[in-house]
This record gives sequence, C-alpha cells and structure tokens, in this order.
Amino acid sequence: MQAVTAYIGIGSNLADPVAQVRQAALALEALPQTRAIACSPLYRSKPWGLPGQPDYINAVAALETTLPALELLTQLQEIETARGRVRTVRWGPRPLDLDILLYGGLQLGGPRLTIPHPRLRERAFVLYPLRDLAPDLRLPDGTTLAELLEQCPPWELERVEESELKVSWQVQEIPHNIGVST
Ligand code: A4P
Ligand code: MG
Repeated sequence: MQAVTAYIGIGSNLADPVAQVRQAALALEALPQTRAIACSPLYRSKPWGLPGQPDYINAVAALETTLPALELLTQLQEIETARGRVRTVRWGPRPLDLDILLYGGLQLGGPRLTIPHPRLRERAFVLYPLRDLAPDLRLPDGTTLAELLEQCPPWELERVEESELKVSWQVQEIPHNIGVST
C-alpha cells in the first residue's frame, strides 16, 4: 500500500496535559508502518462540548503511514488506553484523546470511523495547529483550510510558551498536496 499522509488531533486535559501530549507524540512516532513528519506547536484551549472541566492542551501531528485507516484507529485507541483513558462521559475530561482528522483524500462514514473527523470544521483547537503544519491544506471535498479558519476565530485559544514544551519534532514545511493524496 502507498503511504498516506494522516493528521492526528491530540488532546489532553488531565494528568499533566503538556506531558501527555509530548508522550503521545513519541508514541505516534513509534507506530508500526508509520513515519512521523511533524508535530504542531501546543495550544491551550477552553473545553468544547462539556463545560466545567479543566482546560485542554491540543496539538496536531502529521504522519505518513501505510496502516489502513481502521488499523490506525485501533493503534491510536491502544495508545489512549495505555495512557489511562477510560471512556465514560462523551466530551468529558481525559488524559489523552487521539482523533484521526484526515487520512489522505479519504472520505468515510462508517460505524467506527468517520473521516474527515466530523467536528473538524468548527474547532479552533484543530484548525489552527493544522494551519501551522499545512497552511495550504484542502479537505477531500475541496474546502480550503483558509475558508474554515475565516469562520472560526481563535477564540479562547493560546499558544503554550516554548519554555513549557519538550515535544520531539520540529514543525516542518509540508508539501501542499499531501492533504489530498490518497
Ligand atoms: N470515531 C469516529 N470517527 C473517528 C475519528 N475520525 N477519529 C469513533 C477517532 N475516533 C473516531 O470516541 C468515540 C468513538 O468515535 C470512537 O470509539 C471511534 O470509534 P472516543 O474518543 O471514545 O470518545 P470521545 O472523544 O468522548 O467522543 P468524540 O465524539 O470522539 O469526542 P471528540 O470529538 O474527540 O471530542 N475541548 C477542547 N478544548 N479540546 C479537545 O481536545 N476534545 C473533546 C473530545 C471534547 N472537548 C474538547 C476536546
Ligand atoms: Mg475522540
């Protein structure tokens, strides 16, 4: 299988979220059949969906992988479980949440997996780190990231200071077309 570029949303709001995101980046780097390309800067964001929980730390990672999408999801869920994730309340607090945001040009609506991620378009904590990695990105339906950003101000989103960070990858320039490769 030809390698596909996948974007993974990383989120944490429990148990030292900055460290959780850093560890998650390392775990993604170690996935089989996968090469880590880049990790965005980290952002602090107010909880979306369910108020009254701690602030989140969010980032997005770009991977090149030959894992099929469902197999990638299984691997991500194993990483979440290893980080102590217990699924209780939807949108509730969690030490680690890993979402497949995009998987090449794939559009999928299955019982276990929806790609692009169904709430991608309305979440500043996903769109701004995606812009850091791939400003010219297009969704499989042709919508540009720039169009989505226009509709989604960076409300209650702030960059985490460099001094708080120890993520292993540098942000790199990513080729323009990877968001639509298959
Ligand atoms: N699933 C379907 N599509 C996908 C996909 N593209 N990637 C299924 C990952 N999983 C996908 O997810 C429930 C089920 O979604 C999975 O079993 C999988 O088969 P989950 O992780 O078990 O539960 P969840 O995360 O509570 O639900 P959900 O709907 O995935 O929530 P979200 O959308 O991940 O939101 N606020 C801030 N500021 N930052 C955050 O990161 N995250 C959430 C979680 C809520 N509020 C937040 C943040
Ligand atoms: Mg999730």
